[in-house]
Amino acid sequence: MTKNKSVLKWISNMKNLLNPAQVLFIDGTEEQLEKLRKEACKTGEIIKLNEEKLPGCYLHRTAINDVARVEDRTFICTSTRHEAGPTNNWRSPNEMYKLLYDIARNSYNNKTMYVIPYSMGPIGSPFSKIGVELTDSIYVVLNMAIMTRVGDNVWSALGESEDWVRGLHAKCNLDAEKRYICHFPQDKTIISVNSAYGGNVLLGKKCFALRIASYLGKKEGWLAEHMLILGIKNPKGEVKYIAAAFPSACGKTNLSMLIPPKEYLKRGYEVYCVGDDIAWLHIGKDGMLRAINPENGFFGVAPGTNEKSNPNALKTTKSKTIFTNVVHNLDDNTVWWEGLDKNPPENALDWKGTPWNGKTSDQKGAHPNSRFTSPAQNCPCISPEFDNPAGVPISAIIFGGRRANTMPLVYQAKDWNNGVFVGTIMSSETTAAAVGKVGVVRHDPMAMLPFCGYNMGEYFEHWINIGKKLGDKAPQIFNVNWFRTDEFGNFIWPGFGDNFRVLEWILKRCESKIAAQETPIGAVPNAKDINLAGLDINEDLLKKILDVDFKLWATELEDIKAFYKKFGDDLPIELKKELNNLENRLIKSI
Ligand code: OXD
Ligand code: MN
Repeated sequence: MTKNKSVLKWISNMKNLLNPAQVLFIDGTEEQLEKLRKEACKTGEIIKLNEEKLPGCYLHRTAINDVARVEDRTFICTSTRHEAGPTNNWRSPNEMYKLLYDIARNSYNNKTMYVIPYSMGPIGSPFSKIGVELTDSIYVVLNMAIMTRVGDNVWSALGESEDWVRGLHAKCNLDAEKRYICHFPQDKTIISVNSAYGGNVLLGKKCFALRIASYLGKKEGWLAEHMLILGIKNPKGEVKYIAAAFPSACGKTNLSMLIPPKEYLKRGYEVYCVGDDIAWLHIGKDGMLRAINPENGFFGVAPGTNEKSNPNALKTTKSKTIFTNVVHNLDDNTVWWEGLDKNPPENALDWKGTPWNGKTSDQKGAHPNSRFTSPAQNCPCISPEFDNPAGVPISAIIFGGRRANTMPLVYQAKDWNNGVFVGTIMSSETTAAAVGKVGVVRHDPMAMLPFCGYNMGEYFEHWINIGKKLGDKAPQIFNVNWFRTDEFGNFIWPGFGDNFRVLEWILKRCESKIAAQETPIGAVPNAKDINLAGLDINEDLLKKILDVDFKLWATELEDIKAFYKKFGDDLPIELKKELNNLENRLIKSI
Protein backbone atom coordinates (compact mmCIF):
# COMPACT_ATOMS: atom_id res chain seq x y z
CA MET A 1 0.00 0.00 0.00
CA THR A 2 0.99 3.60 -0.35
CA LYS A 3 0.54 6.83 1.56
CA ASN A 4 1.31 8.92 -1.52
CA LYS A 5 -1.33 11.67 -1.40
CA SER A 6 -1.54 12.24 -5.15
CA VAL A 7 -2.07 8.51 -5.73
CA LEU A 8 -4.69 8.13 -2.99
CA LYS A 9 -6.61 11.17 -4.17
CA TRP A 10 -6.76 9.90 -7.74
CA ILE A 11 -7.80 6.41 -6.62
CA SER A 12 -10.55 7.92 -4.49
CA ASN A 13 -11.82 10.00 -7.44
CA MET A 14 -11.75 6.99 -9.73
CA LYS A 15 -13.51 4.88 -7.13
CA ASN A 16 -16.32 7.41 -7.03
CA LEU A 17 -16.54 7.36 -10.80
CA LEU A 18 -16.28 3.61 -11.37
CA ASN A 19 -18.16 2.40 -8.31
CA PRO A 20 -16.38 -0.92 -7.67
CA ALA A 21 -17.56 -3.40 -5.05
CA GLN A 22 -14.04 -3.49 -3.65
CA VAL A 23 -10.49 -2.31 -4.22
CA LEU A 24 -7.48 -4.62 -4.30
CA PHE A 25 -3.92 -3.29 -4.29
CA ILE A 26 -1.60 -5.59 -6.22
CA ASP A 27 1.45 -6.22 -4.05
CA GLY A 28 3.42 -8.29 -6.54
CA THR A 29 3.60 -11.40 -4.34
CA GLU A 30 3.30 -14.82 -5.90
CA GLU A 31 0.71 -15.68 -3.27
CA GLN A 32 -1.63 -12.89 -4.35
CA LEU A 33 -1.10 -13.56 -8.05
CA GLU A 34 -1.82 -17.27 -7.56
CA LYS A 35 -5.11 -16.43 -5.84
CA LEU A 36 -6.07 -14.27 -8.79
CA ARG A 37 -5.12 -16.98 -11.29
CA LYS A 38 -7.37 -19.42 -9.44
CA GLU A 39 -10.22 -16.92 -9.42
CA ALA A 40 -9.79 -16.23 -13.16
CA CYS A 41 -9.75 -19.98 -13.87
CA LYS A 42 -13.06 -20.32 -12.04
CA THR A 43 -14.74 -17.66 -14.16
CA GLY A 44 -13.17 -18.98 -17.38
CA GLU A 45 -11.19 -15.79 -17.98
CA ILE A 46 -8.09 -17.97 -18.24
CA ILE A 47 -7.58 -21.73 -18.64
CA LYS A 48 -4.84 -23.59 -16.79
CA LEU A 49 -2.68 -25.57 -19.23
CA ASN A 50 -0.87 -28.89 -18.76
CA GLU A 51 1.27 -28.36 -15.65
CA GLU A 52 3.84 -30.96 -16.69
CA LYS A 53 4.36 -29.75 -20.25
CA LEU A 54 3.73 -26.04 -19.68
CA PRO A 55 4.21 -25.29 -15.98
CA GLY A 56 2.55 -22.11 -14.78
CA CYS A 57 1.00 -21.45 -18.22
CA TYR A 58 -2.50 -20.25 -19.08
CA LEU A 59 -4.66 -19.65 -22.13
CA HIS A 60 -6.92 -16.65 -22.63
CA ARG A 61 -9.32 -15.79 -25.45
CA THR A 62 -10.26 -12.21 -26.17
CA ALA A 63 -13.62 -11.18 -27.57
CA ILE A 64 -13.77 -11.82 -31.30
CA ASN A 65 -14.01 -8.11 -32.06
CA ASP A 66 -11.02 -7.23 -29.88
CA VAL A 67 -7.87 -8.84 -31.23
CA ALA A 68 -5.42 -6.06 -32.12
CA ARG A 69 -4.48 -2.44 -31.55
CA VAL A 70 -7.07 0.00 -32.85
CA GLU A 71 -5.15 2.86 -34.43
CA ASP A 72 -8.24 4.70 -35.66
CA ARG A 73 -9.60 4.78 -32.10
CA THR A 74 -6.31 5.85 -30.50
CA PHE A 75 -6.12 9.55 -29.62
CA ILE A 76 -3.56 12.04 -28.42
CA CYS A 77 -5.45 14.62 -26.37
CA THR A 78 -3.29 17.72 -26.12
CA SER A 79 -4.54 21.30 -25.64
CA THR A 80 -4.04 22.03 -29.33
CA ARG A 81 -4.30 19.86 -32.43
CA HIS A 82 -0.88 21.09 -33.51
CA GLU A 83 0.79 19.50 -30.46
CA ALA A 84 -0.52 16.09 -31.55
CA GLY A 85 0.62 16.74 -35.11
CA PRO A 86 -0.54 15.56 -38.52
CA THR A 87 -0.01 11.82 -37.97
CA ASN A 88 -2.08 11.39 -34.78
CA ASN A 89 -5.81 11.40 -34.15
CA TRP A 90 -6.50 14.40 -31.94
CA ARG A 91 -9.36 15.41 -29.65
CA SER A 92 -9.46 18.13 -27.02
CA PRO A 93 -8.80 16.92 -23.47
CA ASN A 94 -12.04 18.41 -22.09
CA GLU A 95 -14.19 16.73 -24.69
CA MET A 96 -12.44 13.39 -24.21
CA TYR A 97 -12.38 13.35 -20.41
CA LYS A 98 -16.14 13.92 -20.46
CA LEU A 99 -16.80 11.29 -23.09
CA LEU A 100 -14.55 8.70 -21.43
CA TYR A 101 -15.80 9.31 -17.90
CA ASP A 102 -19.38 9.00 -19.17
CA ILE A 103 -18.50 5.65 -20.76
CA ALA A 104 -16.61 4.38 -17.71
CA ARG A 105 -19.03 5.68 -15.03
CA ASN A 106 -20.21 2.82 -12.77
CA SER A 107 -18.60 0.26 -15.08
CA TYR A 108 -16.81 -1.44 -12.16
CA ASN A 109 -20.21 -2.10 -10.55
CA ASN A 110 -20.08 -5.39 -8.61
CA LYS A 111 -16.48 -5.81 -9.68
CA THR A 112 -13.08 -5.44 -8.06
CA MET A 113 -10.93 -2.45 -8.89
CA TYR A 114 -7.34 -3.69 -9.14
CA VAL A 115 -4.67 -1.12 -8.43
CA ILE A 116 -1.37 -2.01 -10.11
CA PRO A 117 1.75 -0.03 -9.14
CA TYR A 118 4.45 -0.67 -11.75
CA SER A 119 7.86 0.53 -12.77
CA MET A 120 8.95 0.86 -16.39
CA GLY A 121 12.65 0.07 -16.16
CA PRO A 122 14.61 -1.37 -13.23
CA ILE A 123 13.24 -0.02 -9.96
CA GLY A 124 15.48 2.78 -8.80
CA SER A 125 17.20 3.43 -12.15
CA PRO A 126 17.42 7.17 -12.90
CA PHE A 127 15.94 6.31 -16.31
CA SER A 128 12.91 4.41 -14.95
CA LYS A 129 9.40 5.80 -14.54
CA ILE A 130 6.46 4.77 -12.43
CA GLY A 131 2.85 4.19 -13.37
CA VAL A 132 -0.34 3.12 -11.64
CA GLU A 133 -2.94 1.22 -13.64
CA LEU A 134 -6.50 0.65 -12.50
CA THR A 135 -8.27 -2.23 -14.17
CA ASP A 136 -11.28 -4.49 -13.75
CA SER A 137 -9.56 -7.43 -15.47
CA ILE A 138 -7.49 -10.12 -13.78
CA TYR A 139 -6.02 -10.94 -17.22
CA VAL A 140 -4.60 -7.42 -17.29
CA VAL A 141 -3.20 -7.76 -13.76
CA LEU A 142 -1.51 -11.06 -14.62
CA ASN A 143 -0.05 -9.72 -17.86
CA MET A 144 1.17 -6.52 -16.21
CA ALA A 145 2.86 -8.65 -13.54
CA ILE A 146 4.86 -10.31 -16.33
CA MET A 147 5.46 -7.30 -18.57
CA THR A 148 6.46 -4.79 -15.89
CA ARG A 149 7.97 -4.66 -12.41
CA VAL A 150 4.92 -4.71 -10.16
CA GLY A 151 4.59 -4.53 -6.41
CA ASP A 152 5.01 -2.73 -3.12
CA ASN A 153 8.64 -1.79 -3.83
CA VAL A 154 7.28 0.49 -6.55
CA TRP A 155 5.39 2.48 -3.88
CA SER A 156 8.63 2.73 -1.88
CA ALA A 157 10.50 4.01 -4.95
CA LEU A 158 7.73 6.54 -5.63
CA GLY A 159 7.52 7.87 -2.08
CA GLU A 160 5.57 11.14 -1.99
CA SER A 161 6.50 12.11 -5.57
CA GLU A 162 3.74 13.30 -7.91
CA ASP A 163 5.76 12.16 -10.89
CA TRP A 164 3.84 9.08 -12.02
CA VAL A 165 1.56 8.13 -14.89
CA ARG A 166 -2.16 7.57 -14.29
CA GLY A 167 -3.71 4.72 -16.25
CA LEU A 168 -7.37 3.84 -16.20
CA HIS A 169 -8.56 0.74 -17.96
CA ALA A 170 -12.22 -0.24 -17.99
CA LYS A 171 -13.43 -3.19 -20.02
CA CYS A 172 -17.02 -1.90 -19.98
CA ASN A 173 -18.90 -4.16 -22.41
CA LEU A 174 -16.21 -4.33 -25.12
CA ASP A 175 -18.36 -2.27 -27.44
CA ALA A 176 -16.11 -1.67 -30.46
CA GLU A 177 -18.02 1.52 -31.31
CA LYS A 178 -17.20 2.96 -27.90
CA ARG A 179 -13.62 1.71 -27.78
CA TYR A 180 -11.12 4.50 -27.10
CA ILE A 181 -7.43 4.43 -26.26
CA CYS A 182 -6.65 7.97 -25.16
CA HIS A 183 -3.52 9.73 -24.02
CA PHE A 184 -3.27 13.02 -22.19
CA PRO A 185 0.50 13.55 -22.26
CA GLN A 186 0.27 16.93 -20.55
CA ASP A 187 -1.50 15.28 -17.57
CA LYS A 188 0.52 12.05 -17.77
CA THR A 189 -2.77 10.19 -18.04
CA ILE A 190 -4.03 7.27 -20.12
CA ILE A 191 -7.63 6.10 -20.40
CA SER A 192 -8.56 2.93 -22.25
CA VAL A 193 -12.17 1.75 -22.46
CA ASN A 194 -14.09 -1.10 -24.09
CA SER A 195 -11.10 -3.27 -24.94
CA ALA A 196 -9.20 -6.14 -23.35
CA TYR A 197 -6.57 -6.70 -26.06
CA GLY A 198 -2.98 -6.39 -24.73
CA GLY A 199 -1.71 -3.53 -26.89
CA ASN A 200 -4.76 -1.46 -25.90
CA VAL A 201 -4.90 -2.32 -22.20
CA LEU A 202 -1.47 -3.23 -20.82
CA LEU A 203 -1.02 0.47 -20.29
CA GLY A 204 2.68 0.28 -19.43
CA LYS A 205 3.49 -0.85 -22.96
CA LYS A 206 2.50 1.21 -26.01
CA CYS A 207 0.48 3.82 -24.12
CA PHE A 208 3.06 4.71 -21.46
CA ALA A 209 6.45 3.41 -22.62
CA LEU A 210 6.00 4.86 -26.13
CA ARG A 211 3.25 7.50 -26.43
CA ILE A 212 3.51 9.21 -23.03
CA ALA A 213 7.25 8.49 -22.71
CA SER A 214 8.08 9.94 -26.15
CA TYR A 215 6.40 13.17 -25.05
CA LEU A 216 8.30 13.14 -21.73
CA GLY A 217 11.51 12.31 -23.60
CA LYS A 218 11.10 15.41 -25.77
CA LYS A 219 10.67 17.57 -22.67
CA GLU A 220 13.48 15.92 -20.73
CA GLY A 221 16.05 15.27 -23.48
CA TRP A 222 15.81 11.54 -24.19
CA LEU A 223 14.14 9.16 -26.65
CA ALA A 224 11.45 6.50 -26.22
CA GLU A 225 11.61 4.21 -29.24
CA HIS A 226 9.92 1.17 -30.79
CA MET A 227 13.22 -0.69 -30.77
CA LEU A 228 14.71 -3.99 -29.73
CA ILE A 229 18.07 -3.98 -27.99
CA LEU A 230 20.61 -6.76 -28.47
CA GLY A 231 24.22 -7.39 -27.53
CA ILE A 232 26.78 -9.26 -29.65
CA LYS A 233 29.74 -10.85 -27.91
CA ASN A 234 32.71 -11.48 -30.19
CA PRO A 235 35.30 -14.24 -29.68
CA LYS A 236 37.48 -11.78 -27.73
CA GLY A 237 34.65 -11.37 -25.22
CA GLU A 238 33.81 -7.77 -26.19
CA VAL A 239 30.09 -6.96 -26.29
CA LYS A 240 28.62 -4.33 -28.64
CA TYR A 241 24.99 -3.28 -28.45
CA ILE A 242 22.57 -2.50 -31.26
CA ALA A 243 19.10 -0.90 -31.08
CA ALA A 244 16.76 -1.63 -33.98
CA ALA A 245 13.37 -0.19 -34.94
CA PHE A 246 10.92 -2.24 -37.00
CA PRO A 247 7.14 -1.88 -37.27
CA SER A 248 4.94 -4.30 -35.33
CA ALA A 249 5.14 -7.97 -36.32
CA CYS A 250 8.22 -7.48 -38.54
CA GLY A 251 10.56 -9.74 -36.57
CA LYS A 252 11.88 -7.62 -33.68
CA THR A 253 11.46 -10.48 -31.22
CA ASN A 254 13.22 -12.87 -33.62
CA LEU A 255 16.14 -10.53 -34.21
CA SER A 256 16.54 -9.61 -30.55
CA MET A 257 17.24 -13.20 -29.46
CA LEU A 258 18.61 -14.78 -32.61
CA ILE A 259 21.04 -17.67 -32.54
CA PRO A 260 23.99 -16.99 -34.85
CA PRO A 261 24.78 -19.51 -37.64
CA LYS A 262 26.82 -22.53 -36.55
CA GLU A 263 30.16 -21.31 -37.82
CA TYR A 264 29.87 -18.14 -35.72
CA LEU A 265 28.88 -20.15 -32.65
CA LYS A 266 31.96 -22.31 -33.15
CA ARG A 267 34.12 -19.20 -33.21
CA GLY A 268 32.60 -18.04 -29.92
CA TYR A 269 30.05 -15.40 -30.99
CA GLU A 270 26.98 -14.97 -28.80
CA VAL A 271 23.85 -12.81 -28.92
CA TYR A 272 22.21 -11.40 -25.79
CA CYS A 273 18.70 -10.03 -25.70
CA VAL A 274 18.14 -6.85 -23.70
CA GLY A 275 14.69 -6.11 -25.10
CA ASP A 276 12.41 -7.04 -28.00
CA ASP A 277 10.10 -4.07 -28.43
CA ILE A 278 10.88 -0.82 -26.63
CA ALA A 279 14.06 1.10 -25.83
CA TRP A 280 14.47 4.22 -23.72
CA LEU A 281 17.60 5.98 -24.88
CA HIS A 282 19.45 8.52 -22.75
CA ILE A 283 22.76 10.25 -23.13
CA GLY A 284 24.76 8.65 -20.33
CA LYS A 285 27.36 10.20 -18.05
CA ASP A 286 29.97 8.79 -20.45
CA GLY A 287 28.39 10.75 -23.33
CA MET A 288 27.27 7.53 -25.05
CA LEU A 289 23.71 6.83 -26.08
CA ARG A 290 22.57 4.31 -23.45
CA ALA A 291 19.51 2.08 -23.68
CA ILE A 292 17.30 0.45 -21.11
CA ASN A 293 14.41 -1.85 -21.85
CA PRO A 294 11.53 -0.45 -19.79
CA GLU A 295 9.68 -3.78 -19.95
CA ASN A 296 10.17 -6.95 -17.95
CA GLY A 297 8.65 -9.49 -20.34
CA PHE A 298 7.76 -10.23 -23.95
CA PHE A 299 4.34 -9.83 -25.55
CA GLY A 300 5.33 -11.68 -28.69
CA VAL A 301 3.44 -12.73 -31.82
CA ALA A 302 2.93 -16.51 -31.63
CA PRO A 303 2.28 -17.56 -35.27
CA GLY A 304 5.52 -18.29 -37.07
CA THR A 305 7.46 -18.80 -33.83
CA ASN A 306 9.15 -22.19 -34.04
CA GLU A 307 12.33 -24.14 -33.40
CA LYS A 308 13.92 -22.72 -36.54
CA SER A 309 12.67 -19.11 -36.60
CA ASN A 310 13.20 -18.39 -32.91
CA PRO A 311 14.26 -21.28 -30.67
CA ASN A 312 14.95 -18.91 -27.78
CA ALA A 313 11.43 -17.46 -27.89
CA LEU A 314 9.96 -20.94 -28.02
CA LYS A 315 11.91 -21.94 -24.91
CA THR A 316 10.86 -18.67 -23.27
CA THR A 317 7.19 -19.65 -23.65
CA LYS A 318 7.55 -23.02 -21.94
CA SER A 319 6.68 -21.80 -18.43
CA LYS A 320 4.89 -18.96 -16.61
CA THR A 321 3.39 -17.79 -19.89
CA ILE A 322 -0.05 -16.48 -20.79
CA PHE A 323 -1.11 -17.41 -24.32
CA THR A 324 -3.78 -15.31 -25.97
CA ASN A 325 -5.93 -16.39 -28.94
CA VAL A 326 -3.91 -19.49 -29.89
CA VAL A 327 -5.25 -23.01 -30.54
CA HIS A 328 -6.13 -25.13 -27.49
CA ASN A 329 -5.07 -28.73 -28.02
CA LEU A 330 -7.66 -30.68 -26.05
CA ASP A 331 -5.78 -33.99 -26.19
CA ASP A 332 -2.97 -32.87 -23.93
CA ASN A 333 -4.18 -29.45 -22.77
CA THR A 334 -1.39 -27.57 -24.53
CA VAL A 335 -1.36 -24.89 -27.21
CA TRP A 336 -0.59 -24.68 -30.91
CA TRP A 337 -0.36 -22.00 -33.60
CA GLU A 338 0.27 -21.83 -37.34
CA GLY A 339 3.96 -22.23 -38.05
CA LEU A 340 4.77 -23.95 -34.73
CA ASP A 341 5.25 -27.35 -36.40
CA LYS A 342 3.74 -29.48 -39.12
CA ASN A 343 1.57 -31.39 -36.69
CA PRO A 344 -1.59 -29.40 -35.92
CA PRO A 345 -3.88 -31.02 -33.35
CA GLU A 346 -7.04 -32.72 -34.57
CA ASN A 347 -9.00 -32.43 -31.37
CA ALA A 348 -8.76 -28.76 -30.59
CA LEU A 349 -10.51 -25.43 -30.13
CA ASP A 350 -9.55 -22.54 -32.37
CA TRP A 351 -8.85 -19.03 -31.07
CA LYS A 352 -12.58 -18.32 -30.95
CA GLY A 353 -13.17 -21.40 -28.80
CA THR A 354 -14.94 -23.40 -31.51
CA PRO A 355 -14.07 -27.05 -32.26
CA TRP A 356 -11.23 -27.20 -34.77
CA ASN A 357 -9.45 -30.03 -36.55
CA GLY A 358 -6.04 -28.85 -37.70
CA LYS A 359 -5.71 -31.73 -40.17
CA THR A 360 -8.88 -30.96 -42.09
CA SER A 361 -9.82 -27.36 -41.44
CA ASP A 362 -9.07 -24.72 -44.05
CA GLN A 363 -9.46 -21.99 -41.41
CA LYS A 364 -6.57 -20.70 -39.33
CA GLY A 365 -6.67 -22.05 -35.78
CA ALA A 366 -4.74 -19.27 -34.06
CA HIS A 367 -5.46 -15.62 -34.70
CA PRO A 368 -2.65 -14.09 -36.85
CA ASN A 369 -2.05 -11.63 -33.99
CA SER A 370 -2.22 -14.25 -31.23
CA ARG A 371 0.37 -13.69 -28.53
CA PHE A 372 2.49 -15.09 -25.73
CA THR A 373 3.25 -13.07 -22.60
CA SER A 374 6.44 -14.44 -21.03
CA PRO A 375 8.87 -13.22 -18.37
CA ALA A 376 12.13 -11.84 -19.83
CA GLN A 377 14.07 -13.98 -17.38
CA ASN A 378 12.76 -17.11 -19.15
CA CYS A 379 14.79 -16.22 -22.24
CA PRO A 380 17.88 -18.44 -22.50
CA CYS A 381 19.94 -15.56 -23.91
CA ILE A 382 18.70 -12.74 -21.69
CA SER A 383 21.50 -10.22 -21.25
CA PRO A 384 23.38 -10.10 -17.93
CA GLU A 385 22.91 -6.32 -18.32
CA PHE A 386 19.12 -6.62 -18.44
CA ASP A 387 18.66 -4.95 -15.04
CA ASN A 388 21.62 -2.59 -15.31
CA PRO A 389 20.18 0.76 -14.15
CA ALA A 390 22.68 2.63 -16.36
CA GLY A 391 21.57 0.79 -19.52
CA VAL A 392 23.85 -0.47 -22.28
CA PRO A 393 25.90 1.71 -24.68
CA ILE A 394 24.58 1.64 -28.24
CA SER A 395 27.07 1.32 -31.13
CA ALA A 396 24.57 1.10 -33.99
CA ILE A 397 20.96 2.01 -34.66
CA ILE A 398 19.07 0.06 -37.31
CA PHE A 399 15.84 0.99 -39.04
CA GLY A 400 13.99 -1.61 -41.07
CA GLY A 401 10.71 -2.19 -42.80
CA ARG A 402 8.97 -4.92 -44.71
CA ARG A 403 9.51 -4.04 -48.37
CA ALA A 404 9.33 -6.37 -51.36
CA ASN A 405 11.62 -4.09 -53.38
CA THR A 406 13.49 -0.73 -53.43
CA MET A 407 15.26 -1.06 -50.06
CA PRO A 408 18.51 -3.06 -50.24
CA LEU A 409 19.33 -5.75 -47.69
CA VAL A 410 21.38 -3.19 -45.76
CA TYR A 411 22.85 0.28 -46.18
CA GLN A 412 24.62 2.72 -43.93
CA ALA A 413 23.68 6.36 -43.53
CA LYS A 414 26.36 8.98 -44.14
CA ASP A 415 26.14 10.59 -40.72
CA TRP A 416 23.63 11.21 -37.90
CA ASN A 417 21.40 13.69 -39.76
CA ASN A 418 21.36 11.49 -42.83
CA GLY A 419 20.55 8.57 -40.51
CA VAL A 420 17.63 10.46 -39.01
CA PHE A 421 16.46 11.10 -42.57
CA VAL A 422 16.73 7.37 -43.29
CA GLY A 423 14.56 6.68 -40.22
CA THR A 424 11.95 9.24 -41.23
CA ILE A 425 11.55 7.80 -44.74
CA MET A 426 10.85 4.27 -43.50
CA SER A 427 7.86 2.57 -45.08
CA SER A 428 6.56 -0.88 -44.38
CA GLU A 429 3.74 -3.25 -45.21
CA THR A 430 1.00 -3.25 -42.56
CA THR A 431 0.57 -6.40 -40.42
CA ALA A 432 -2.09 -8.05 -38.23
CA ALA A 433 -0.83 -6.27 -35.09
CA ALA A 434 -3.28 -3.47 -35.81
CA VAL A 435 -6.85 -3.63 -37.06
CA GLY A 436 -7.04 -2.81 -40.79
CA LYS A 437 -5.82 -4.09 -44.14
CA VAL A 438 -2.64 -6.20 -44.05
CA GLY A 439 0.16 -5.81 -46.63
CA VAL A 440 -0.35 -2.17 -47.55
CA VAL A 441 2.89 -0.16 -47.75
CA ARG A 442 2.66 2.92 -45.56
CA HIS A 443 5.09 5.48 -44.21
CA ASP A 444 6.09 4.56 -40.69
CA PRO A 445 8.91 6.87 -39.57
CA MET A 446 11.22 5.16 -37.09
CA ALA A 447 8.43 2.52 -36.73
CA MET A 448 6.76 5.10 -34.50
CA LEU A 449 3.77 6.13 -36.62
CA PRO A 450 1.23 4.58 -34.21
CA PHE A 451 3.25 5.37 -31.10
CA CYS A 452 4.58 8.94 -31.19
CA GLY A 453 2.78 10.91 -28.47
CA TYR A 454 3.28 14.36 -29.99
CA ASN A 455 3.83 16.23 -33.24
CA MET A 456 6.00 14.02 -35.42
CA GLY A 457 7.71 17.02 -37.06
CA GLU A 458 8.92 18.02 -33.59
CA TYR A 459 9.89 14.44 -32.92
CA PHE A 460 12.14 14.51 -36.01
CA GLU A 461 13.70 17.71 -34.71
CA HIS A 462 14.26 16.10 -31.32
CA TRP A 463 16.21 13.33 -33.04
CA ILE A 464 18.37 15.92 -34.83
CA ASN A 465 19.05 17.66 -31.51
CA ILE A 466 20.01 14.42 -29.74
CA GLY A 467 22.62 13.93 -32.48
CA LYS A 468 24.02 17.40 -31.84
CA LYS A 469 24.42 16.53 -28.15
CA LEU A 470 26.03 13.17 -28.89
CA GLY A 471 28.56 14.65 -31.31
CA ASP A 472 31.20 12.10 -32.26
CA LYS A 473 29.79 9.61 -29.74
CA ALA A 474 26.66 9.22 -31.87
CA PRO A 475 25.97 5.64 -32.98
CA GLN A 476 26.18 4.82 -36.69
CA ILE A 477 22.80 4.46 -38.37
CA PHE A 478 21.76 1.72 -40.82
CA ASN A 479 18.70 0.53 -42.70
CA VAL A 480 17.91 -3.14 -43.33
CA ASN A 481 15.29 -5.00 -45.33
CA TRP A 482 15.00 -8.76 -44.80
CA PHE A 483 11.91 -8.94 -46.98
CA ARG A 484 13.01 -8.43 -50.63
CA THR A 485 11.20 -10.90 -52.89
CA ASP A 486 11.92 -12.54 -56.24
CA GLU A 487 9.61 -12.44 -59.27
CA PHE A 488 7.50 -15.22 -57.70
CA GLY A 489 7.01 -13.34 -54.45
CA ASN A 490 9.41 -15.55 -52.46
CA PHE A 491 11.74 -13.99 -49.91
CA ILE A 492 15.33 -14.03 -51.21
CA TRP A 493 17.22 -13.53 -47.95
CA PRO A 494 16.85 -16.47 -45.50
CA GLY A 495 16.44 -14.15 -42.49
CA PHE A 496 16.19 -15.29 -38.85
CA GLY A 497 19.58 -16.52 -37.50
CA ASP A 498 21.25 -15.65 -40.80
CA ASN A 499 20.52 -11.98 -40.18
CA PHE A 500 23.58 -12.22 -37.94
CA ARG A 501 25.68 -12.04 -41.13
CA VAL A 502 24.33 -8.55 -41.75
CA LEU A 503 24.83 -7.52 -38.10
CA GLU A 504 28.46 -8.61 -38.45
CA TRP A 505 28.88 -6.24 -41.43
CA ILE A 506 27.20 -3.46 -39.48
CA LEU A 507 29.57 -3.80 -36.53
CA LYS A 508 32.59 -3.97 -38.84
CA ARG A 509 31.44 -0.71 -40.43
CA CYS A 510 31.04 0.86 -36.98
CA GLU A 511 34.65 -0.01 -36.30
CA SER A 512 35.72 1.23 -39.77
CA LYS A 513 37.12 -2.21 -40.52
CA ILE A 514 35.83 -2.57 -44.08
CA ALA A 515 35.16 -0.49 -47.17
CA ALA A 516 31.73 -0.23 -48.82
CA GLN A 517 30.18 0.98 -52.04
CA GLU A 518 28.99 4.58 -51.93
CA THR A 519 25.56 4.96 -53.55
CA PRO A 520 23.16 7.93 -53.63
CA ILE A 521 21.25 6.51 -50.64
CA GLY A 522 24.26 5.52 -48.52
CA ALA A 523 26.97 2.89 -48.22
CA VAL A 524 26.04 -0.59 -49.43
CA PRO A 525 28.19 -3.68 -48.74
CA ASN A 526 30.55 -5.06 -51.33
CA ALA A 527 29.01 -8.47 -51.90
CA LYS A 528 32.19 -10.24 -50.84
CA ASP A 529 31.92 -8.67 -47.37
CA ILE A 530 28.70 -10.42 -46.37
CA ASN A 531 29.68 -13.88 -45.23
CA LEU A 532 27.63 -16.44 -47.19
CA ALA A 533 29.42 -19.57 -45.94
CA GLY A 534 26.93 -22.36 -45.34
CA LEU A 535 24.11 -20.55 -47.19
CA ASP A 536 22.30 -21.45 -50.36
CA ILE A 537 22.83 -17.98 -51.76
CA ASN A 538 25.61 -17.10 -54.16
CA GLU A 539 27.19 -13.69 -54.58
CA ASP A 540 25.12 -12.93 -57.70
CA LEU A 541 21.86 -13.41 -55.84
CA LEU A 542 23.20 -11.36 -52.96
CA LYS A 543 24.09 -8.56 -55.40
CA LYS A 544 20.44 -8.59 -56.49
CA ILE A 545 19.24 -7.72 -52.98
CA LEU A 546 22.05 -5.23 -52.41
CA ASP A 547 21.09 -3.44 -55.57
CA VAL A 548 19.90 0.17 -55.43
CA ASP A 549 17.48 0.63 -58.32
CA PHE A 550 17.60 4.33 -59.19
CA LYS A 551 14.28 4.23 -61.06
CA LEU A 552 12.47 2.79 -58.05
CA TRP A 553 14.22 5.34 -55.87
CA ALA A 554 13.04 8.17 -58.11
CA THR A 555 9.46 7.02 -57.43
CA GLU A 556 10.27 6.63 -53.74
CA LEU A 557 11.58 10.18 -53.69
CA GLU A 558 8.28 11.59 -54.99
CA ASP A 559 6.48 9.58 -52.35
CA ILE A 560 8.74 10.92 -49.59
CA LYS A 561 8.18 14.48 -50.81
CA ALA A 562 4.41 14.01 -50.60
CA PHE A 563 4.74 12.50 -47.11
CA TYR A 564 7.03 15.29 -45.91
CA LYS A 565 4.47 17.90 -47.05
CA LYS A 566 2.24 16.81 -44.18
CA PHE A 567 4.63 18.33 -41.67
CA GLY A 568 4.65 21.83 -43.18
CA ASP A 569 6.87 24.21 -41.21
CA ASP A 570 7.48 21.59 -38.51
CA LEU A 571 9.76 19.64 -40.82
CA PRO A 572 13.32 20.39 -39.65
CA ILE A 573 15.49 22.25 -42.13
CA GLU A 574 18.13 19.52 -41.76
CA LEU A 575 15.71 16.98 -43.23
CA LYS A 576 14.75 19.27 -46.10
CA LYS A 577 18.45 19.47 -46.90
CA GLU A 578 18.81 15.69 -46.71
CA LEU A 579 15.92 15.29 -49.14
CA ASN A 580 17.44 17.79 -51.58
CA ASN A 581 20.81 16.11 -51.33
CA LEU A 582 19.31 12.72 -52.04
CA GLU A 583 17.46 14.12 -55.04
CA ASN A 584 20.66 15.69 -56.41
CA ARG A 585 22.65 12.50 -55.92
CA LEU A 586 19.93 10.47 -57.66
CA ILE A 587 19.71 12.91 -60.58
CA LYS A 588 23.46 12.66 -61.08
CA SER A 589 23.32 8.86 -61.06
CA ILE A 590 20.41 8.31 -63.42
C1 OXD B 1 3.39 -4.93 -30.21
C2 OXD B 1 2.98 -4.09 -31.36
O1 OXD B 1 2.53 -5.61 -29.63
O2 OXD B 1 3.83 -3.37 -31.88
O3 OXD B 1 4.57 -4.88 -29.86
O4 OXD B 1 1.80 -4.12 -31.76
MN1 MN C 1 5.71 -3.38 -30.85
